[in-house]
Amino acid sequence: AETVHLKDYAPFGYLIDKVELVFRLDPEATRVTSRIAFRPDPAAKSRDFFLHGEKLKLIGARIDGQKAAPEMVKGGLRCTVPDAPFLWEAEVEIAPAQNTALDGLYMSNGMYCTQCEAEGFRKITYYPDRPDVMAPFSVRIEGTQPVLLSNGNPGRKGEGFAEWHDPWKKPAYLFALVAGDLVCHSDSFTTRSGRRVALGIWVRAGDLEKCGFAMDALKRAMAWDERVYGREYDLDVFNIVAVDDFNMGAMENKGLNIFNSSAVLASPETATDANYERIESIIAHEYFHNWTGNRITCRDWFQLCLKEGLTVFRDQQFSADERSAPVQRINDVLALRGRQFREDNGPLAHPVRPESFVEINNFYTATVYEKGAELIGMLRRLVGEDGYARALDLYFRRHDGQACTIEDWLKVFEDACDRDLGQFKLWYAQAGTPRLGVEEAWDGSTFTLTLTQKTPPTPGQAQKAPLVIPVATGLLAPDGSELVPTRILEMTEARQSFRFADLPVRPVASVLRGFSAPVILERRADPRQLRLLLAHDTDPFNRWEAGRLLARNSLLAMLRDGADPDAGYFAALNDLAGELELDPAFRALCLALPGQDDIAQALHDGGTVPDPVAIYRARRSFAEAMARALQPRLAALYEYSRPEGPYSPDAGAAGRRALAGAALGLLTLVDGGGRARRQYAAADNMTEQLGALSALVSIGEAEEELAQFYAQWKDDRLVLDKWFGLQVGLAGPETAVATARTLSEHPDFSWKTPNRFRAVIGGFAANPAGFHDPSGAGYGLVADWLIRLDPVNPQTTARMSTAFETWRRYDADRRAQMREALERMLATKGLSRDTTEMITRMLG
Ligand code: B3K
Ligand code: ZN
Repeated sequence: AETVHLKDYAPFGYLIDKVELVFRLDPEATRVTSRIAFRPDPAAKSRDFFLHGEKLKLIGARIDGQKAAPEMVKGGLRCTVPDAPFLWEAEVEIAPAQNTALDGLYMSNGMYCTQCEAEGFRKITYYPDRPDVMAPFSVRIEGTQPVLLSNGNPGRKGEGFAEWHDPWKKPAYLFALVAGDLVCHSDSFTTRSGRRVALGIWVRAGDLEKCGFAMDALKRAMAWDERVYGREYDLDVFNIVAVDDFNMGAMENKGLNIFNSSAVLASPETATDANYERIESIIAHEYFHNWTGNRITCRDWFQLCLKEGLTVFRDQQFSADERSAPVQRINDVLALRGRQFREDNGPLAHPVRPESFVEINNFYTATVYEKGAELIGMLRRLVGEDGYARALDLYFRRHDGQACTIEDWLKVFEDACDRDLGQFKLWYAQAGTPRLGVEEAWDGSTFTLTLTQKTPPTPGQAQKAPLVIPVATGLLAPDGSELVPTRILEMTEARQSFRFADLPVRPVASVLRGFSAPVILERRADPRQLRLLLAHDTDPFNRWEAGRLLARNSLLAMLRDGADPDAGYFAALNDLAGELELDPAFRALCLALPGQDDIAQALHDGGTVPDPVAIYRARRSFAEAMARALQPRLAALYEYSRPEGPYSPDAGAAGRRALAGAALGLLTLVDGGGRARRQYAAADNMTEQLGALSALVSIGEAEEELAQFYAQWKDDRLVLDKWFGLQVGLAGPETAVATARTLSEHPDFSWKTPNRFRAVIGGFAANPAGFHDPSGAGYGLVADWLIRLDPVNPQTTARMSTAFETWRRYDADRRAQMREALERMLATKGLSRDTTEMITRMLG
């Protein structure tokens, strides 16, 4: 397979004035005719008329009405064309019912739908399928389905057809079409300039009652984008369609977002608080793309972070405003560390703006998305809120309607804030997580912090240069009062000292407040200082972080030296958990333990080979000790935190349930499961039903409840995913492999549906104690399933193959077994380009 390089970018030689498409739908033989008005681009050098096309049957092509004789080449066609404006017409045939890869036009439960990002449009018709080619589209759909949708505003409609016109020029990856027997949850939104927008969420008949929350989230997102970014919606309609078979969360097609049904549908009985939160954030994310992605798009796929990093940053800001900002920040950092740090410190590490790829779908990664968002956060911290607002206004003014690069993005900051971002740009080019070292000195009145930075080598990048790192820092007095409020230490060199003069006492430093940069802080932590920060830090992130460090250090000491759990930490946590004026959601986060994979990474970073089974056991005995040490407190929290009255998914009620749920999870480890069993029986909402069930599964006492749950929910595919996921995800080392095997033979394991596959196989691969079973059976099971799924759905296979990305961390036996599993997959005849690229890089 060929590698594409950023440095080889060249513009297409032609501009498109308009695109007209006609679809005559048929599961096995859909006909697509295209009429495309091309004209040579005076600004471009190339006159190579190459159109992408894959898996298309060309029926015929004409240029200006004359039969054309294109040359069929790999990945598309070439044709001789006039050196003047001309009309290209083509007719192709495709078979959506055969499209199991869910890329291009495909079918899900009898409904037609599309996914074109990144390169799916070329499976629909011949086209310059690249984001820098933008055009207005008109679409006519002919089909017997009652609902026929495409991008833009509705046009004529009649028996068996519908027409749509999108006035905004767009790249082909934003094209969408839906046809099916759908019902609509409708509403409307009036923009601040008075445009009335018809909103619709289209679902299968049985799901109509589960659209209200998504609709509410959409309207809040629309209002927020007007208020905070001055961005108004720009069409007469905004439609969202839910589909069951989808490779990811959702897609921002212009005016017609297509969503995984798991990211739209919710009711109190079927969705957890976490589900509601995810729906709100994905709805907002896709909506925000209308400006950051659609109106201003990417010049090429190397610039993916231009739209994704920025849009993630915006959806995080939205959630922080709608809910609790500190809780949002902690959750964002947990996700970043769990997925992006893992990626950045392994064989798949790549820059936020990669320089080459084989399959672009493999680069929709935590690095591009979540680290990409962190870079925006750092920029904002460096130029300040006002500078950020000025830069964004300039970005929208200067680049509306264009396909842009990271250079364009940084230039608006340079121009709006009068600042050189040459060094900052390194963040986009340099992979790997910087390690930030901290040394302290005290001379009786001046406190000196000396910071060092070092980024370890990553594949293809042995040498790293120093980055600009904003290190938000404050100082506390030994009594816990704040001596020096937060200031940004701007680090630009490998080693740098910052002085705080005229202090009355030696302070305790609170470094990297709010997690002001995506780095690993390497600081020898004195437990007394950490306990002080846990009790008093004015920065909620660092308050939580202090507790997390105490827990992690105690776990590491248990694993390395057989130490006992840290009783001092439990005492401090007990106090914090009882601070009634503290947000319950925040306290719930403080009661959570570091994950098994975090501990493995921390051991590995410190030069110890992690043993996943030992980690599972240490973590369990730590949790039991914690439950015993905090028992009265936890019992009270469990008793009094739960919100009264009917279920509401708002942040306040969800936070109270989270705190009660955290208490229940711990108490169940030491109370025999009585509380959980009672909660399970009484629960009237999924958060509490699933929380109780999880607690019981964790102690291996859930047989009856699991059977009851299955009987209750076997016809609800989204809830059944939870039933599968929970069992494979929570099983202990003795039973995990067998559980996964049994469930993968269950009649409801419809493995071609990505959600179900992710629940079972993905859920198991994310259970370290099962996946890393010393026998190697866990690796074998996952590899077997990936080999089976690959020819059906390469994107989902390639993504899930990252279960193996940490293989070099482990002992010789496990390493050999994982390498063997990877090599076995790689040796599979006909393995997709997607999975081949991922495994090759992992073995690298
Ligand atoms: N832009 C899409 C992701 C497309 C993934 C293609 N493999 C969803 C999002 O980020 O909003
Ligand atoms: Zn996105």
